[in-house]
Amino acid sequence: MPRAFITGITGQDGAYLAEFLLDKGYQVWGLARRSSSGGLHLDRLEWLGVLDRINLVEGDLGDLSSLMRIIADVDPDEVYNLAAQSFVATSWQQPHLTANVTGVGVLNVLEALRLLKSEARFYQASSSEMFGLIQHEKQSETTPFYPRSPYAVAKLYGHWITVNYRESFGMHASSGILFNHESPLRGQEFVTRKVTDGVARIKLGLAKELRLGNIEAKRDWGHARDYVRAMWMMLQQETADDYVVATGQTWTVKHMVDIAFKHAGLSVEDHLVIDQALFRPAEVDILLGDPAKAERQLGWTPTITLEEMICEMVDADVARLTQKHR
Ligand code: NDP
Ligand code: GDR
Repeated sequence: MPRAFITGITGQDGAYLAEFLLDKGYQVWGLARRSSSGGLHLDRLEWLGVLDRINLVEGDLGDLSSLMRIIADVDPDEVYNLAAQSFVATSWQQPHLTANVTGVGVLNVLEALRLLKSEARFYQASSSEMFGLIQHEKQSETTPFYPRSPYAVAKLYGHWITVNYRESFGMHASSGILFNHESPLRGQEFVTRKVTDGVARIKLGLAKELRLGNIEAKRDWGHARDYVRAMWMMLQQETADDYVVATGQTWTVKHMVDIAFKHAGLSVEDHLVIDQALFRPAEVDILLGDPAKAERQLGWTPTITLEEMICEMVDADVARLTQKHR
């Protein structure tokens, strides 16, 4: 049985990737960090019904020694580095933490691997946010980067240190430049889930309004289930490389909001409030990915449309809230 180690297993992508790898016959280990309330963040793994089938190991991306202990104990064939402070807006409030975890944390995992298990295959969760102020209309692996937030600057470090370890030490280290991907397991601070949760609350009479910032921003949104498959495909290649993973379509936040309200049978005008406090110090106005290389070399294509995904998310939030308030 191949052995996989996932950092960020308690997050959206980590949970879907764990499910995907278990279905492929992997033994799966995941990094989990202690919190003072005692509980680990296990709700996503429970929601997917995979908690009993994985092994959780305690550690932190900022703690090299814990990563070295885990790599030595687990002896993984594949390592997926998904852990990060991943919310762009928070990165202006906690820039040092974001640099240490989202940036230098990548170096910690790579160092633990280089010193103990350099033949293991490594995946780095890079981001379309690195394109920021876009330099090409459609962003591909050759588009120059222009990060617009402390988060994106940290991700850029993670991307280049991955490339550097591949070139310096011959490690099988790949960087997936993934565009936004969502699901019913998306954190509630991100705009799609904030919208689907907000719409569900209005529908159930639990809220009257939904407050958003810049609804003119455009994103290339896919589904997390499709995107974790691309991560695995990268590590099955003979040679490590970098890949853009995207749908090749871009939509405004406003369009996504319209889908969610329409699905719930509600009027946007009656409930949406634009709040200047939710605008960002520097915005990424538009992202549009070119997934041609992933399609050609990996044979990857997305299967779930934005509309299907947003409707699935609204339905899941209505069901969750109905159960909670029963
Ligand atoms: P989430 O925010 O849902 O999950 C982040 C994970 O990182 C959680 O498991 C969290 O643990 C963990 N984590 C945070 N800080 C630490 C730390 N110091 N030590 C150990 N673990 C830590 O992110 P997603 O699943 O959405 O994204 C996965 C990765 O992909 C991230 O690196 C993100 O930046 C990147 N990415 C995401 C995209 C998207 O659209 N979703 C697009 C492009 C890149 P805990 O549960 O304890 O908080
Ligand atoms: P993003 O995702 O910053 O692209 O990063 P997010 O969903 O937070 O924002 C998308 C766009 O929506 C606009 N927006 C709002 N965003 C939030 N969160 N809340 C609001 O109320 C709101 N109103 C408008 C934002 O300004 C932005 O333009 C995500 C994360 O998953 C990163 O980790 C990942 O790297 C990138 O996607 C690719």
